[in-house]
This record gives sequence, structure tokens and C-alpha cells, in this order.
Amino acid sequence: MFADRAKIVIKSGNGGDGHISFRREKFVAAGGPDGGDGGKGGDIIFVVDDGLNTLIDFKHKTKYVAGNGEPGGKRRCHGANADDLIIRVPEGTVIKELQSEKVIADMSGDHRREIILRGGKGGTGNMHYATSTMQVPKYAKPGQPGKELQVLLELKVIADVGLVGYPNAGKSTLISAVSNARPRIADYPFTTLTPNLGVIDMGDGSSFIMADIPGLIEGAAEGAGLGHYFLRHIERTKMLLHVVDAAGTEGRDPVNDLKVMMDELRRYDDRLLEKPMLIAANKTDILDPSADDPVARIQEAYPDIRVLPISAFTHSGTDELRKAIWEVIRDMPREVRVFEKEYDVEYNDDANLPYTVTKEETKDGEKYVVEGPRIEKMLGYTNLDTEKGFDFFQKFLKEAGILDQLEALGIKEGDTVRMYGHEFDYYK
Ligand SMILES: Nc1nc2c(ncn2[C@@H]2O[C@H](COP(=O)(O)OP(=O)(O)OP(=O)(O)O)[C@@H](O)[C@H]2O)c(=O)[nH]1
Ligand SMILES: [Mg+2]
Repeated sequence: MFADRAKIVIKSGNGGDGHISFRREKFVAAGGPDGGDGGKGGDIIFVVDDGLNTLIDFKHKTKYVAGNGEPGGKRRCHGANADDLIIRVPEGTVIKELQSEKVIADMSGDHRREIILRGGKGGTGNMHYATSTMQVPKYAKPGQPGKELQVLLELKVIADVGLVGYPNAGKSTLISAVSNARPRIADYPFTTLTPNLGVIDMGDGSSFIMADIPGLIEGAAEGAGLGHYFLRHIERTKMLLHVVDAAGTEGRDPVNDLKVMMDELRRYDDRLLEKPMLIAANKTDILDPSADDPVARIQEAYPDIRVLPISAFTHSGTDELRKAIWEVIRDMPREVRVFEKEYDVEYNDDANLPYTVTKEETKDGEKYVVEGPRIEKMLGYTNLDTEKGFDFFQKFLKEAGILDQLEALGIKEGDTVRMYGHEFDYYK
């Protein structure tokens, strides 16, 4: 089976919390603060592994979680950083955010090792907050949370030649005639449901790879049928080989079939049309001798593309076709098309935790209420009874833009602000 797409969940580790503690020494009533910093959470790192060529492993294991940093400890003890989690993928794996399908990273070319999610930073321990005026800091910073993300992994088949054509045109029959691939073949449309790769041996030690994809129909680029889903497999091929039913066994005209295919390619990505092309006019073993020669008509309609008459069934013309393909691609470097990053991971650091600022009417006048997990978290870590702690909190309110929001709601000096049971008078 060809496992070329997998959905997985990845999560980087949380940072360890900073610690709050005080030195205990004989004969010293209250020593200085000695709470250490928390360790960093593990990153999620993707690495290209040349020994892999499918995404099959990701069908079995779908959740990848890096470890959390350890909290800081007493006696300035730094919590241990967690190990990064390394995820090995085949070259050509594109990592996308699941919902938007936007590219986070393309593991191709020079991109062999990418940090996809960074672990949360450890929080600073209270040992950093002692000053001459504030000797008993009862606050430390919490560690930053890690980030969880659902991602889609897609492996782009990097074949040299991509076969395109209507269902039943004979693509699978052709690849089995010229390569080691043994796909299913049947005379009903959409026999091929996943791409097949075949290696074609040129006999002199060289070889190339052909990709057989499910048939395309009109509207394929917009998602009709299975086709568009597989067009991405031919985005990086060196050339395209059109396979057309020259005998028109299904009542269609081969020249029109080719026109539809060209339109679908253009709609999907017009760069596909810039690739070198050949046309295999297939099923020549059953041409109607009394009708106009369809091979000549195709050549007339596409004068710039070489048309080769073949029968994938009897193998007539397939050797010439193999050679014609080789002539086109032998000196072409393999195209490494690296997809640009489109998605920036947003981290739910403290800065991203939500809060609300509202105004409340009471019988004593107006009160301002600030609420939200971020506020609660900061309050939990801050001792507001101390001057340093209060300054620390003030600074946080300012940096988080909360003071600006209070001003915007019309707060005046002396007004009351309430946050989780604490009430303050507002002064600039
Ligand atoms: N007479 C004749 N029949 C052929 C030839 N090539 C393919 N066929 C028949 O056409 C039918 C479809 O062939 P496939 O190779 O499965 O076609 P396909 O293009 O892979 O079709 P999808 O996978 O559905 O896109 C089968 O019954 C084949 O035996 C040929 O050269 N001559
Ligand atoms: Mg097929």
C-alpha cells in the first residue's frame, strides 16, 4: 500500500514553573530567596530520514508529545530541560496545519531538520526578584505552556514522469508493460485509487521512475472525482506523459480528451503546462481502419508535442516510448520544488491567554473588573502585599495593555478596580 497522507497530533512540552523558596540557615531567621528556574519543555523536531519512503508509521502512531520541563527547586536548583522529540519522515514530506492545510514546513532540499513546535520556556524562580528594597519576593514565573497542533503529513511522490489521462485510458496497463509495477487493471473507471510508482530500467544501469495516478475527469482540478487529490503527485515530476484512448472506445474523441486534460492541469496549477510533455496514443491495436487516423489528428492538434502510437496491451510501440521519455529526461536535474511556509504557529504564551476588562455599575459608583485565566495566573504567582510584587504586577498590567483598556473605558484616578477578590484604587 502507498501511505502518502497521515493525520497526527504533535505537542511540545510545557516549561517548568519557577520555584519560590527561601534559604534556611542556622541562626538566620529568613534567608534570601533561592527558588530556581523551571526547565524548558521539549521541542517537536522533524528530521529527514533517507531510509524511509512512506508515511505508514504515522497510520499506527498518531500522537507525538514532547516531555515537560521540570520545575525549579530549592537552593537555586534549575529544573531539567526536557528532551526534544525527534520525528523522522521521508524526504518530500510536507507538514501542513490540518484545518487550513497551510504549509508549516516542506522537508525537502536543504530542509532536513526543522523545529516545528518549540517547547515552553521555563519560568524564572524567585531568586531573581530580590532587591535591596524587596528581600522576600513571594513570586516566581510560571512556565510557558507547550503547543498542541493537529497536522497533516503529505508525502509527495518524486517521480520523473507522471502519467495523466482519463479513467480507462490505459495508464496502469502501460506502467505494467514498461516497469516493474503491477497495479490493478480493469475496464471500469477509477480502477486505480492510489498512485503507483514503477521503476523503468533502461538496461545500461540507468533507470527512471514513473507515477501512475488515478484517472482525471472534467472538473478534476475543482475536486470532481478523485483526480485533483492526486495531481499533487505530479507537481514535481520532470515531465508529463499523456495517455489517451486513441480508439475512442468509450465514445469520446481523443483530441477533445486531451483538451480537457490540458484544461484540468492549467486549472490546478498552470506551471504543470510548462513541463515537457509527450502523448501516448494508446489502444492502437483496436483502431477502426475505416475512420480518420486519430494519431495524425492528435499530432495536428498538438504540433509542438511528440505523439507516439502505442498499444499498452500488445506492447507495440512501448519500447520507442520508453526511449523517447528517456531522451527528454536523461539530462534534466530532478526538480526540487520546495513549498513555501504559509503557516506560523501561534504560541499560547502568557501573552496569548485571554482576559476581559469590563465596567460594572454599583450603588457606590462604577467599578472596573479585570478577569481571565491570564490575570488569575499572574495573581497566583505574585505577592501583592509587597512593594516589589505590586510593581511587578503593575508592570504586567501595563505591558499587557490592560491599563490602556481601563483608560479607554473611562477610568479616573481613585476609581476601584477589582480582580479576583482584590480591590485596588486606580492611580497612574
Ligand atoms: N485493446 C486495448 N485495451 C487496452 C489497452 N490499454 C488498456 N486497455 C484496457 O483498458 C481498460 C482500462 O485500462 P487501465 O490500464 O486500467 O486504465 P487506467 O487509465 O489505468 O484507468 P484508471 O485507473 O481508472 O484511471 C482495461 O480493460 C485494459 O485492459 C490497449 O492498448 N489496447
Ligand atoms: Mg489505472
